[in-house]
Amino acid sequence: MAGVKLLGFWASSFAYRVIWTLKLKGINYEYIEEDLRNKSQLLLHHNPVHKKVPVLLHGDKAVAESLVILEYIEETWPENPLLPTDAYERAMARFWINFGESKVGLTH
Ligand SMILES: N[C@@H](CCC(=O)N[C@@H](CS)C(=O)NCC(=O)O)C(=O)O
Ligand SMILES: *[C@@H]1O[C@H](CO)[C@@H](O)[C@H](O)[C@H]1NC(C)=O
Repeated sequence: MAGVKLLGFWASSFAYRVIWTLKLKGINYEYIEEDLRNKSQLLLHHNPVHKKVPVLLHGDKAVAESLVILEYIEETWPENPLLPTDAYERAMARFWINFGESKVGLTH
């Protein structure tokens, strides 16, 4: 399995939702703490659009944006599914994920 690395920041709730998902899935990863006042070349190179954490590195691939990362993790490692198998229950789960997203957006 290609190595997994996560670029994060200690106070980033967006990074924590990825950490939590990686732990739930039992995926081994290396955590790399970013200094957001002095961003690494690794971060600028792999997320040139937003220059934000979290960024997931999987081998030579990079994925940015926490919800996009969660979907990538779910599709790449389908064991221990994050979402229910029933379509309606998945729709309800996504409703609350979007609700949480709009609330989190108010803070950071
Ligand atoms: N929509 C993004 C938000 C990520 C985000 O806002 N990250 C903040 C830390 S909590 C960041 O990297 N800020 C650096 C900056 O804005 O320069 C996601 O869900 O991943
Ligand atoms: C910024 O980061 C670089 C590379 O990690 C480091 O060499 C430099 O000392 C840092 N500068 C500041 C002001 O923290």
